[in-house]
Amino acid sequence: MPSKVFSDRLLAVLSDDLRPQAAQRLAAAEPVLRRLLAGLYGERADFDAWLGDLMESLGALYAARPAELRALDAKRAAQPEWFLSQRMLGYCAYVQNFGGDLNGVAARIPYLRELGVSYLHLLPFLRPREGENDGGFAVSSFDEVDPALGSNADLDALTAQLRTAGISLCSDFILNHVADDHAWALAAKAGDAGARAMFHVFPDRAMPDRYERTLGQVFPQVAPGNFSFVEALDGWAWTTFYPYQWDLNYANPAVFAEMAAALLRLANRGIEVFRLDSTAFLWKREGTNSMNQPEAHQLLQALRAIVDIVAPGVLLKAEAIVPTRELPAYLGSAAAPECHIAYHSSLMAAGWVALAEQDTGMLREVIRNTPALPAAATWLSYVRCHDDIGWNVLRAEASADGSDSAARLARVARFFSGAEGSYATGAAFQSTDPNAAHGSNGMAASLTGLQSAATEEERALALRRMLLLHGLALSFGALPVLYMGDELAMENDYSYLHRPQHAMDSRWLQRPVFDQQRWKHRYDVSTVPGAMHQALAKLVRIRSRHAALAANAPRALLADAPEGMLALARGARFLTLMNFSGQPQRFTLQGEWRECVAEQATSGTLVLEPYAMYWLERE
Ligand code: OTU
Repeated sequence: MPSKVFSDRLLAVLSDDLRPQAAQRLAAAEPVLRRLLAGLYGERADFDAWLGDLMESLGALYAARPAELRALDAKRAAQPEWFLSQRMLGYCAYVQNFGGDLNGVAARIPYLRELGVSYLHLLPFLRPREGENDGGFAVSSFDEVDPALGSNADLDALTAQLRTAGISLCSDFILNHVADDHAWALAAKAGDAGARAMFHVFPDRAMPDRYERTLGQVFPQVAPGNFSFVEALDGWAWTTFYPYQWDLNYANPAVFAEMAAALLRLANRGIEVFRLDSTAFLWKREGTNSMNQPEAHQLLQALRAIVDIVAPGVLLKAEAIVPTRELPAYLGSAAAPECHIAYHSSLMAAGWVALAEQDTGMLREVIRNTPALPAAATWLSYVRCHDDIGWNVLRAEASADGSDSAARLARVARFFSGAEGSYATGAAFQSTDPNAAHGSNGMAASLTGLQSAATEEERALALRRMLLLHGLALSFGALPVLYMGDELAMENDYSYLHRPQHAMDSRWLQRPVFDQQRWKHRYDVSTVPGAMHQALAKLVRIRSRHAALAANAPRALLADAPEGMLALARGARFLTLMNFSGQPQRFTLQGEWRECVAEQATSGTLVLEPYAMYWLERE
């Protein structure tokens, strides 16, 4: 059927004043969308009818987009690279831990502004499953705020307040699975065939066993296997994560249409960025690990085309915790844009490896493997997040020098568990491979030695290590996102051990409640939280003044730095020197420079003390 037929279904829903602009956007994105969806679902007899209905539903969401958000769309369209600026800074928090509820988060806006935050990722706040819910990652309703955290009206008010403050709200959009008490799951359990078809359900173990031969496991200890028997279904549901998180079946076009609409309804509430959770797992294929499949990318590109039509100011962020070589695909290409932002989990993990090994070899390898990106796309850089530091993403880099990668990464994991004379206080997380590389849990402060520090000197070293990793995230050329509590050097929280539903998942170590006492000390540099907060805030301020540190400005590794160090040039006029080792390191500068943190002119041979960092601009 000609393209016009589908575009007309969307345009028909719109008022006269909206139609010209919509027609323009459709001309650019509709052919792409149709090609992608035909590739996924075109074999079906009802494809044309389905696509027509989808376009009509997109029209309704287009019409419903509030004028204020349409104005934002226009502003973003005039400046598509707005989020690559060196002035962008992210902050990530659980609503409950940071503010108690959504209104409490709103009350912390001045604190965020003071820190220079322009992007706030609030971890899942939609209505979760009753009982255990994986920190909100088991969603029961995409249309309802978790009543424990507020109401939909509170969310609308928060997005408006954040927008006024110049902060974009990022929300998780958990599109790989829903909770087992989501309406579709309940209907499926009640025998509704249409609802059952939203999931991957198998009558017996035949297919699950075949798939299992090549699948990995995310939670092998607490949620072994990828399928769960569900009494009411009289069958096995695909459950990559916990048994109560049912994977959606994207081979069914109804799933795609429903999820795209759910995302746009949230966008129309003022959410500006969607963290697309577990994107690697969207498409299943027998004989593979069912990760990073081409169809998963087609689905994401189709979602992007839809956003570009209905809510083009919105950004998509890929959460794909996968090997470095698989990452760039999530950002697509100029011809086929996918997400705008992707977590660089390899960079994050390799920073920690560099600390453990006191050697930047693996980190350099990751940076060498990091390709240039299409325009208007960027990496997300970070030090910690609510999940474990997954070591497996570094398999390739860990063997680049001929090492046994599993043994090497297992050593790193042991280091962060506090073994082998390490300063770290953390916990190993369940492995996806029994003989190898676990993930590691713990707050940055604890993993860098603050928790075990007994002397002033040890505390000072821990502080330097924390700043070093943050300095890497801030100067790499990415959208840096701080993790709540790290700016105040908060330590591990062991309270999860007393909560039976959390006790087996040590990721809760790094999910503490915002520490009001530390916050009060944030200006007092004689305290640890104050020293951390002020030093970090200074780096943020320096960064914001240097266009050379923008996400899309050039970056190059300087090969002549010693192995314990990383020397990262950002163009010809900015240079970051980082010592990841406990030994002093020397580096010789060419020409005259100014160190931005100490605010001093410098030249010649520098000696970097253990874990020291210099941010240099050419005089
Ligand atoms: C994501 O993470 C979330 O960030 C986790 O908090 C959730 O538990 C999970 O999805 C399910 O919704 O593999 O790429 O190793 O890194 O579970 C997606 C732990 C993921 C996480 C992993 C993960």
